[in-house]
Amino acid sequence: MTTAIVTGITGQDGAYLAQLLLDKGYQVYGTYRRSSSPNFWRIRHLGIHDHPALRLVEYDLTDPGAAMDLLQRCQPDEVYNLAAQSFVGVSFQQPSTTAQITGLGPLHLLEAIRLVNPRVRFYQASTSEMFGKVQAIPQNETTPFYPRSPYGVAKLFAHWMTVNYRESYGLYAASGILFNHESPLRGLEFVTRKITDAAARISAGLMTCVELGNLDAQRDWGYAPEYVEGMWRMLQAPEPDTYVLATGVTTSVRDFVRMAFEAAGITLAFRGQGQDEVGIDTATGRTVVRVNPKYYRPAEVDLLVGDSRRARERLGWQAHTDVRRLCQLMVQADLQRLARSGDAEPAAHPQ
Ligand code: NDP
Ligand code: GDR
Repeated sequence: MTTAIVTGITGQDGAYLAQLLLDKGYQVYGTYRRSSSPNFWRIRHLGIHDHPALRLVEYDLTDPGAAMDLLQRCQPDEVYNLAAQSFVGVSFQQPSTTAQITGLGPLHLLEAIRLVNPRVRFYQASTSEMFGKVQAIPQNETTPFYPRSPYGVAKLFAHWMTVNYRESYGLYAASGILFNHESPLRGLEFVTRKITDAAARISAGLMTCVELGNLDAQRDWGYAPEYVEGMWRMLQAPEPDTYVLATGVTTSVRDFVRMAFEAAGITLAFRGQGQDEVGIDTATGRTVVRVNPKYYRPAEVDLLVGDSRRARERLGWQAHTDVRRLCQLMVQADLQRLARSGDAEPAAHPQ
């Protein structure tokens, strides 16, 4: 039986990846960090929380000794490092914490692998945010990096450490540069889920208006379960490498809003510009979308669109769910959740 550690099992990708590995017959050690209120709603939602081959292990990425202990206790064949302070907006308010968790955390794991068992295969969750102020369109594995947030800078450090440990010590260390991927399990503070949740609530009469930041930002949005399959494929390749996973299509936040409201039965018209732009329900004339500059970031990533040809050619991976379908399935899930009583998902962060 292959054994894998998945750090960050309480997050979107950790939950989907654990499900995928369990389905493949792995023994999975899923790590979570101590908190006053347990955060297992995603693995419960997927029905894997009590799977006999899943063990939940307490682990904080910032503790170097804990990384050694984790490796020694679990004796893994593969380590998927998905844990991170992953919210770009918060990284501007908590740059040092973000650097400790998202930048240094992966280094502790690489060191632990080097010292405990250099045969362990390691996956680092790198990100299109490393491209930041983009130097080429579309972005692939050879595009120069130019991060635009403390999060992007921290991830870039971890990415280069992963490459460096591969080259210096011969570790099997792969880096997946993943573009945005979303799902009904996406945290409510991220823009897609904030929008689909709001569209569902507004159509159900539970909310009147949603406030957003920069509507012009363009992202390459894919479907998370397909992306965790790509992570697994990266660790099955004969040699470790760096791979971009993306759909190759970019969409503005404004168009995502339009599609989400359409999926909830509301046709929107946008009026005005910049901070004064609003989205109006054409059937009622009510304003249901407003811009609030408090959601603007000090530096923005304007346009991301990925070229995942290397992953397609070498791993046989490609994205299948387009952004419209993604949007529809997220809105449907939010509508269904609202219709059910006793939903266990915690409330959104204020961002
Ligand atoms: P989430 O924010 O949903 O999950 C992050 C996970 O990291 C959570 O389980 C969280 O635990 C855990 N975590 C945070 N801080 C620590 C810490 N100090 N010690 C241990 N665990 C910690 O992220 P996603 O699932 O969306 O993303 C997975 C990874 O992929 C992240 O590294 C992210 O940066 C990266 N990524 C994501 C993309 C996306 O579009 N989703 C795209 C590219 C990269 P808790 O639940 O307690 O907060
Ligand atoms: P991102 O995702 O920063 O791309 O990082 P997010 O959904 O937070 O923002 C996407 C874009 O939407 C704009 N935006 C808003 N964003 C949020 N969160 N809330 C708003 O109200 C809002 N209004 C407009 C943002 O300015 C931005 O341009 C995600 C995370 O999962 C990272 O961990 C991951 O590395 C990258 O995707 C790839």
